[in-house]
Amino acid sequence: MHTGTTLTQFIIEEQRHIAGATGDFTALLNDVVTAIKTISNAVNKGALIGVMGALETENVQGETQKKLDVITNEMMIRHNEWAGHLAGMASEEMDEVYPIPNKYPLGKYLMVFDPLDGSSNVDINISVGTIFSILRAPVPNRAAAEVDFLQPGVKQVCAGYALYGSSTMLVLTTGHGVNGFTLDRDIGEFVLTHPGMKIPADTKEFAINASNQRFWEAPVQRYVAECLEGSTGPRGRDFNMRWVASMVAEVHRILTRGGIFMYPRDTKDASKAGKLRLLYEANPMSFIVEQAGGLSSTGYERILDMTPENLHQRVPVILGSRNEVEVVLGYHRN
Ligand code: AHM
Ligand code: MG
Repeated sequence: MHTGTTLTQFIIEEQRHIAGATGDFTALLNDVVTAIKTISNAVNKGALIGVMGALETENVQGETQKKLDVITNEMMIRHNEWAGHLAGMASEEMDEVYPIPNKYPLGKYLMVFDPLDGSSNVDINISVGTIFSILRAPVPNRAAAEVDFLQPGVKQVCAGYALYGSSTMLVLTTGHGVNGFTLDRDIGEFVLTHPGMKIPADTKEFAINASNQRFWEAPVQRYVAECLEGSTGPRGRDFNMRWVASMVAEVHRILTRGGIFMYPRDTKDASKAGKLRLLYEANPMSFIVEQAGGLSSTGYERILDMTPENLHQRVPVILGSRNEVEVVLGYHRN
């Protein structure tokens, strides 16, 4: 029999320490968890239930949508719109804010999410994930507008990701450290398996899409060149490199054994400041990384301090082991 702490138990116990908590947030998180279990099941069944492959459609960012991008977006909406905890939602897969249908009550929170991050990996059976961030609605119980979502990352109430890997995990923070839960399919519950996750301050592992090298700015060029020089170069040690092309898997590796992840600003497309999106990728991951003792920056400023300009704004991202991120930031300051 299982004797570990379940996620439900964990969040109810956390709620007991918050004066004036109404249970609203706990209930919202429960719905998010149900959505994630549903997505985990669909991703896991894959071709058996005909969900692989691409659609003809593009999302607002001009990316071709996978069938599962659309299906998982729908799952996040259906599980979270009905209970009266949210005043609106926004997602990578929807151009505009998703209004809560009139037949449901409005609530005091907002949620932003990337329903299936790394979806280019889905057809080749490599890990993908869901990223979410919960904010307080500036005016509770009123239908949210885009401007309501444009809050700096420091204002997040909760951030989390699910990783659909060799096991399904849920990692989350409410601003009191980071905890990881593993889905036990036999009992249908997430069980606390990784309490108090901490990113080691030092690392010898970096992650960057090196095919973009010719577009990088000088500080990133210098940093990677020095890593590649290894033990005979200025860093005096050999480095290892990984690139999964699923940010969730990348961040999870860093939370587990350290590392640095970079999707930096580049000159490939002057209209884009980076590839990753601030509200539903960079902010939640930055909150988690900082809560685990790491750092997260654009190279020039702390990501969590940025005031978003629009829902789908892109930002450069450099995050991970504290001392290693400091090295890269030092090169940006020079
Ligand atoms: P997505 O949300 O459309 O999946 O894009 C985000 C993903 C990240 O998970 C990953 O870090 C990056 O894009 C990979 O980019 P690339 O294809 O340049 O390797
Ligand atoms: Mg994404």
